[in-house]
Amino acid sequence: MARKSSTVTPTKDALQGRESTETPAAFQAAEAAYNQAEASGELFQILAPDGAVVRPDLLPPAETRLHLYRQMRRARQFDERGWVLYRQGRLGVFPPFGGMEASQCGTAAALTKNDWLFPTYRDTGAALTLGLPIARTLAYWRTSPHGWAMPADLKVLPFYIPIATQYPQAVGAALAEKRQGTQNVAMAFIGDGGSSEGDFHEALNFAGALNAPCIFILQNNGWAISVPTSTQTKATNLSKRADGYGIPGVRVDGNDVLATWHVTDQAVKRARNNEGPTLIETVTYRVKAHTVADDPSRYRTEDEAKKWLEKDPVTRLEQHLLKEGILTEESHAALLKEVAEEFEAALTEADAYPDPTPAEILDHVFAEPTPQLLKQRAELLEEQA
Ligand SMILES: Cc1ncc(C[n+]2csc(CCOP(=O)(O)OP(=O)(O)O)c2C)c(N)n1
Ligand SMILES: [Mg+2]
Repeated sequence: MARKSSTVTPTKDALQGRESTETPAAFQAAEAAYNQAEASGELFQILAPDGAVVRPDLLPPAETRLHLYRQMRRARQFDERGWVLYRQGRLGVFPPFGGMEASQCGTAAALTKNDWLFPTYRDTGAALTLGLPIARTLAYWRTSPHGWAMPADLKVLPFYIPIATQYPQAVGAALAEKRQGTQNVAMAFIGDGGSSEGDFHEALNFAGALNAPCIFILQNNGWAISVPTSTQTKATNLSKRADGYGIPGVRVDGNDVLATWHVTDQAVKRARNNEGPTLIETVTYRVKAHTVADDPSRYRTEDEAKKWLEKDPVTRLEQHLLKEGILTEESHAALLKEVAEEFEAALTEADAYPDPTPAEILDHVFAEPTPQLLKQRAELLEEQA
């Protein structure tokens, strides 16, 4: 997102009464940069924010559009119900991702279950799209061991909290697949903040040099907690960082799921064909707080965040599907009902998981526990008894 730090003049932050170079100018710059990139064609787009088709030649089949819509609705259901459950004390602290569904679901939908997914804490939408069960995901955010072990038929890593560490690891997984002669790929997510870390750059270089079948998704959502992208870097187009590593970089409207799916599908096909890695910058926005425990009104005004609702990825595709007759009012209502029922059934399942025992904190760390872990486990059990 093109936010020039030079245009952000220090302002007195009315909300906090402190000097700030971040708000609200950074907010307006984010909005202006998106609009400018959109107008200039710099952002790859298939659907405009009002649902109009910009690239009719690239519309995927109706079945694919419907699938992407369902995945975004499932993700949004989790996000919205997650807030309520948190307030009820039925879910721990989790990072909401409302407004970023196209960036997560459109990209992950280009994978199969044979591929690897390395999500950050914010990428529940991606993990659910690839098939991580909702009940296990709820368990994860309840800090229950039932959410720590991934199902055997999935190569989805647990949500990474340490920023950027997943990037080099994804390259390793991609290279392992390559050495084994499969056509499987690895996809790793990172935020704009994470892309300021050394691991990001090392991974891109490593992947380019060894032609790893790796897809790097850089979700530029404008903020790293309270730090806007313009404060983290002078770069205004993060996809161009790929040039430095000799790999393709694409900048896509991260709120247009048809666009994110299209570019990722192309990147995945290239990777399977031994044509190497791709960096995809999805330009999007974190409409909600950093986590449910964060108060964004301390660093930005919520009125301005509301402007991003006009670019909402879910209603964008919804308008298109209704207009095209791919969805009718009735079939749409039925889809929403199914999505809600799926979530409630998963919640019932998660509620039925037994409470964790203290010793379980050491489970799932290694396939074969180390002698030290076994000793600690025995001590914990003894203490408990
Ligand atoms: C190595 C490391 N340093 C710092 C943190 C603290 N931290 C948690 S989230 C975050 C911001 C990350 O921003 P971004 O990469 O843009 O992701 P977003 O939260 O916007 O999805 C930071 C600095 C951390 N988790 N790990
Ligand atoms: Mg961010």
